[in-house]
Amino acid sequence: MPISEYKICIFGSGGVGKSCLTMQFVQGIFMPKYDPTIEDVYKKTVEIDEKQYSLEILDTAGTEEFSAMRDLYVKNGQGFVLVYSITSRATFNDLQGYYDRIMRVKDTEINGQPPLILVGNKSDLEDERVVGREVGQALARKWKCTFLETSAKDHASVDQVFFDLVRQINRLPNISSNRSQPRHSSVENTGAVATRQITNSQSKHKSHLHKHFHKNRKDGCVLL
Ligand SMILES: Nc1nc2c(ncn2[C@@H]2O[C@H](COP(=O)(O)OP(=O)(O)O)[C@@H](O)[C@H]2O)c(=O)[nH]1
Ligand SMILES: [Mg+2]
Repeated sequence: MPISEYKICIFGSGGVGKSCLTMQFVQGIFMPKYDPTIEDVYKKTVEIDEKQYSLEILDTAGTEEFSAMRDLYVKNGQGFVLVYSITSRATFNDLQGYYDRIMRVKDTEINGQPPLILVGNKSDLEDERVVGREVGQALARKWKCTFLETSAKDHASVDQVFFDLVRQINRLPNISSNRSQPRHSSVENTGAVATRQITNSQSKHKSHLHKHFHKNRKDGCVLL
């Protein structure tokens, strides 16, 4: 039976811990100084509810200047993680913009809301908390999505974020049409993206996956 491939995008303001969450999930390590300009796709194969899944996770970086690119990411994505830091109200407020963008690109009036999870990261920094758990919960209720507080540093509830999204994707009515197509789709020009050598075996297909994630991309170089 073919393994299901799901594409997941992580959005949120700079510094909230998107890369740390990704690294903690994919490689099981906390990277306190991950380059803030790197935007790339990472792969992890996981077993959830006795089924194997290949997850492609887009760790976004940078600004709204790359809006056309972003819209392509969103279009190809099947599940979305919206991250703020519990230590910054501004990062919480910023999420509405990302949410609206996703809803617009996904044409939710026709398709319904895509699988989505709201994440309040840095839960280990309780002393610096300025966004209450109930504030996050209220936003999740408004958006009708799930909510988790995580600590990428302590590996707290990190895996649950991705497991929850996979389960949400599985619950979609017409799941077959939401699955990725086989990976022999042709890629002519995928552009250049800042990359870093990832040594973990789970990430060794990274550049190939990057192409796959952006299989619809026709334009040229991306500077991040
Ligand atoms: N205490 C704490 N620091 C974190 C956590 N996640 C990320 N950080 C720190 O926050 C900063 C930004 O993290 P990064 O993952 O690069 O953020 P990104 O810009 O959203 O990708 C780094 O200095 C990380 O060490 C966390 O869960 N707890
Ligand atoms: Mg980052």
